[in-house]
Amino acid sequence: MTGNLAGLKASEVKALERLYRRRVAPSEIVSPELVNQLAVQSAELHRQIGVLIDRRGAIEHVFVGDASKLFLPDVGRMRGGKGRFRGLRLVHTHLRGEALTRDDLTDLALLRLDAVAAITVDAAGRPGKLYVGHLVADGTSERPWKELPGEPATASQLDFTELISRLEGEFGRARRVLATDEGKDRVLLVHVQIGRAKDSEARVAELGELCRTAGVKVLDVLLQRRPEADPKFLVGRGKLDEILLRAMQLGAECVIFDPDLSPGQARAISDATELKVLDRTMLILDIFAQHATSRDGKLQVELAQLRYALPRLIEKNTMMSRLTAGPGGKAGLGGRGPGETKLEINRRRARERVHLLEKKLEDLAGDRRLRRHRRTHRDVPIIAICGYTNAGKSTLLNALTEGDALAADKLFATLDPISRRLRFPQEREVVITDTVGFIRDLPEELTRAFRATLEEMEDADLLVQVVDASDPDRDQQIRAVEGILGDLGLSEKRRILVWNKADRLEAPDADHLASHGGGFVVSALDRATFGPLLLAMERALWQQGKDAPVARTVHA
Ligand SMILES: Nc1nc2c(ncn2[C@@H]2O[C@H](COP(=O)(O)OP(=O)(O)OP(=O)(O)O)[C@@H](O)[C@H]2O)c(=O)[nH]1
Ligand SMILES: [Mg+2]
Repeated sequence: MTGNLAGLKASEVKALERLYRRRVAPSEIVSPELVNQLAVQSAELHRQIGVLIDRRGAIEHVFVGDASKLFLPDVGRMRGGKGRFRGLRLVHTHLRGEALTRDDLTDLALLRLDAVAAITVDAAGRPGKLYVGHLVADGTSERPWKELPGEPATASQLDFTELISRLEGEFGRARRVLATDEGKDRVLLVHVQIGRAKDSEARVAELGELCRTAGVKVLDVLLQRRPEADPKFLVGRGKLDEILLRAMQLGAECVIFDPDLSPGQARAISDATELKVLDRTMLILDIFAQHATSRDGKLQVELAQLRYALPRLIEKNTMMSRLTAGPGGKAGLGGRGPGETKLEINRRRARERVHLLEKKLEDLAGDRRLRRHRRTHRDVPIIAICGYTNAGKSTLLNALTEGDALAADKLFATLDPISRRLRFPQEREVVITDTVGFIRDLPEELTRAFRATLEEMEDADLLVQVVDASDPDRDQQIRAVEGILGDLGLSEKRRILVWNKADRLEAPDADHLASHGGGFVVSALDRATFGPLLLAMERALWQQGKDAPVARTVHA
């Protein structure tokens, strides 16, 4: 027995418990006897009453609500995913003559019930109509359910066995179609625009690019605008239901949220759904994990992932056991035996691993300091290339040094700093280093973990900041990079701004940048455009004069 039992007399609770003794034939969605009993008791209590019936016709659960709503608190309303039926139908009373409500249908979908049925009941306890809704397998329809026309409640013609076998067949076929979809993760993106944030469009586009880089398939993007983030779920409750419905309908296994979820939000959402719940930082971490090649890089990514995941580790599937716990529903409730222990073990292991990784990285950092020390002593100036991810840093490094560092149309293609020599006339030589790309809201875990990598920039005599001039979002990207340079204490470093990908610009735009942008316009694909940039680098390093072309802050 679940629901709001407050205010019920012991005799009334007893009477409700008698409902557990009823059985219905598997072929009828509900028997006339059960309809009558539900109607009478519902009218007496002036509350909605609901029962969950399994496929053999046994009553598994009795719920009580108030006059307008049924509470399914322990069942949890949010369960997307998997695409299989729960094997239970919900039959309940409506005291105000209403047909199925949006909440009823949402429960149907998210709990993956066989069907949901509402029986209208008048004040005298007489049953009126029976309204039935069931899921549909068609992923293209507006809603994942269908409502059948109302029937007299005690004389339903519906053959329930036939309905279920038809639905199982349809869903089975739909699942097989889904299964043939490439081996990619199928995800929904959710972006929440908070307050007056103006960069939503760019963020969503960037999120899409991150997904493409990570190799996941985006099925749909859902947006919500809110004055502030919902503390519990980031989005509102209604929106969360919508997200889960959509996930269920499209067969998504994973939802990715932007902005990031707090540990509490991540836990609350994961707790309530069978979907994989990620946020933008986890997605970026996943890309980093895929792209890391050096020992250092791999350890750094693992450390960042563990640190991010630790407060988010949760115990899965408690809700599920509540729903299937049977009469009394006690087994799942508060039943934290082995689950909790296992969670604690996982947490402890993760913490131990974090310490170990920190130690290893510290050792490696020592080696690196030594190497850098030697290098600075050799008196070769160092140029570090920095900039937003995908700006063309590696391509420029390659073109400048005729090297073959990996450049790719991917975000975070470069994770490990790569250094090359570049020769100027008069035997002048520099070491030029490519660095990991920046991104707005660089997750703190990453800044911390990649501090060592970013330290390369500290030793540099000159920073070359590469901008993808053809990106409509370039001003925001410049600001993000400057913000991160500031956080790293590098704002004061000499810096040359490079407007890259000029080949993609309209001529007037390129001319405007060249004369007003305070930097150098190049195409990394065309070495003929490098002249002025090379000259400026040489001057900045060997002529440390006042006219050295250090970047000004540019907000075009
Ligand atoms: N059209 C054009 N494409 C360019 C230019 N420079 C780079 N690209 C392309 O932009 C994409 C990204 O280049 P990368 O050099 O990998 O960029 P990056 O800044 O090193 O990126 P991360 O290492 O991922 O941060 C690649 O597909 C390049 O071919 C350019 O001047 N013009
Ligand atoms: Mg790169």
